[in-house]
Amino acid sequence: MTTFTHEFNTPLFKKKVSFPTGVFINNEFSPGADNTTIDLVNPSTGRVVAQVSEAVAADVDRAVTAARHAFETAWGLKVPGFERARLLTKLADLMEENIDELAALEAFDSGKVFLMARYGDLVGAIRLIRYYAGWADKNHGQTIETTEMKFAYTRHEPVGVCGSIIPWNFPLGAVALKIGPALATGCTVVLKPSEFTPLSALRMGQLIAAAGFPPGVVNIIVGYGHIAGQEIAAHPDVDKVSFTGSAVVGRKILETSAKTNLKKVTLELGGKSPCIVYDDADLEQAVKWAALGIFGNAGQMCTAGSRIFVQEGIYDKFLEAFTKHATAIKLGDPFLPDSQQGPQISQVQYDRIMAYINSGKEQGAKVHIGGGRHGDAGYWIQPTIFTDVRPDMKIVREEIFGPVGVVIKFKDEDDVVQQANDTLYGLAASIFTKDIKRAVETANRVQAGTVWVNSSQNGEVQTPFGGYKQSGIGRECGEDALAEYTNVKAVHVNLGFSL
Ligand code: TXE
Repeated sequence: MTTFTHEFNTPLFKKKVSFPTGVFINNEFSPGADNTTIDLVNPSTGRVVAQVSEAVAADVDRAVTAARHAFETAWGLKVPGFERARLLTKLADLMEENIDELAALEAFDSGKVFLMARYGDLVGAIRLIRYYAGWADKNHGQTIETTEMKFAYTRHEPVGVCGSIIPWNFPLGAVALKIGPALATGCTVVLKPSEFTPLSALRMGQLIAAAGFPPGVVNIIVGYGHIAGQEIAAHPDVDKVSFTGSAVVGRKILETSAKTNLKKVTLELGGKSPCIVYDDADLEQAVKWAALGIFGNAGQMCTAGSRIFVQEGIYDKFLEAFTKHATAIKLGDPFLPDSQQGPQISQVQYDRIMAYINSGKEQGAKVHIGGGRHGDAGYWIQPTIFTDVRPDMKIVREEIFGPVGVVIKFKDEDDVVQQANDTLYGLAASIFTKDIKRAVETANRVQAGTVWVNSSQNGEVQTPFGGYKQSGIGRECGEDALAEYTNVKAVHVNLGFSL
C-alpha cells in the first residue's frame, strides 16, 4: 500500500511525518481495488513528491456499503446526539494536538502559505467541528398546535449516506465543512478529496479512527472526478451529495442525480464577487481587505473579490495605494515566515489563468501590474490587476480563480449595484464605506449569499454560507446547514377523532 513519508525541516515546522495513503474504509487503509495510484505534485516545484491509492468504482461501492451499514447499526438514530457531540469534540481535540502537522501537509500539498494554513484554515476547521459538536444534541423538532383532537410533532432525521466531493483550494477546511454537519445530524459519509490535495484528508482518517468513531461512519477515498466522483454521484445507495467545485461539474452532479435516485444535492460553486469601495471609505483598510480579497490563497477562493469597483472621487488614490500594496506582496516558499503568496495548484490551473490574462490583453484591457509568471519552476503567477476594462470582457465576466483582479470606476450607488449584479454568480460581496445607511442599503441590493461590510473573506462558522444564482444550491455553516443533512418528518397523533 502507498504511504506518505516526509521529513519536514523548515524554519516553521520540523518533524518526520509518515502515514498510509490507501483508501480509508471502515477505519482501515487498504490498496484500491485496481491497485492503481495517483501522483501528487508539489506546486511550488512541479515535481512529483508522493503517491496515493486511486479509488475506482468498486472502492466507491465498498465505501458506500460500509457507510450504509454504519448508518443502520452504529450511527444515525442509534447513537444519541450527546455521544455524537463527544466524538466530534474528541476529533477537534486531536486536530488541535496535530495542528502544525496538518497545516504542514496542507501547505506541502496545495502550495498555500503555511502560516495562513495554520492560523486561518486549521483554526477555522477546528472551530467548525466544535461548533457542530455543539449542535449534535440540539437539532430537535417542534410540537405543532393543530386541534384538540390531534397531537403533531416533527423530527429531524438524518438523510443517511452522504457523498462529499471537495476541491483543492481549502482541502481541510472543506473536509470540516462537509463532515461537521453530516456527523452532527447522524449521517455517515463517503468523502472524496481532490486528487490534487488528499494528504490532510487521509491524515484526518487516522484521527477519526483514533477519536473512536465507529468503522464506516467516515470513509475517505481519493480518486479522479470523472471516475470516483461520478460514481458517488450516480450510486443508488447514496442519499445526498454535497459538492464544492466548478459549475460545470455541479451541473453534471445534478444531472446524474436526476437520472439515478434523485439524491439530494447541495452545490457550492464559483463566483465573480464585487468589492465596492465608496468615496468615504477608510482608504488604507479598503486597500488591505481588497488585496486580501483577490490575492489571498493566490486568488483561489470561490468568494474572491475579483471585480473591484471604486467610486470616481477616490479612484486615483485607491489605485495608487492598491498598486503599492499589491506589488509588495512577497511570493515565496510557503514554508518561509515572510511568504505571503504561494503557487497556483496545478499546471492546468496555471494555464487557465494565463489564458485569461492573455484574453484580457487581446480584448484591449490594460495590464496595470503583473500579468506574467513568477520564477521558472512550479506554477507561480504574479499578482495582476487590469484596468480599462469593459463589461463584456471575459476577465470581467468569468471566474479566473487566480491572483487576477479588475479595477472598475463607478459613479454612484445605482451605477455600482447595477454593475455588481451584472453577473451569473452571486456568492459574496464586500462594501467599504463609513456611512452605515449606505452600507446596509447596498448590502440589501447586492445579489449575494454573503456580504461583508468593511472587510472581506472573514467568514464565520456560525453564519450561513452559499450562493445566489449560479453560485450554488443550499447553505453550509451555521444552523442552516443542519437542514441540508436532515429530513423533517411530521408525525400526526390522533387523540380521539373518530370516523
Ligand atoms: O474543479 P472540479 P477544477 C472552479 C474554479 C476553477 C474551476 C476548475 O473556477 O478554475 O472550478 O477547477 C471532482 N463528477 N472551482 O477542475 O473539476 C474533482 O475530483 C463528480 C471553484 O479543479 O469541479 C474534485 O474533487 N466529481 C471551487 C472536485 O470535483 C467530479 C473550487 C472539484 O473539481 C467530476 C475548485 C465529476 N464528473 C474549483 N469531475 C470553489 N467553489 O471553491 C471532477 N470532480
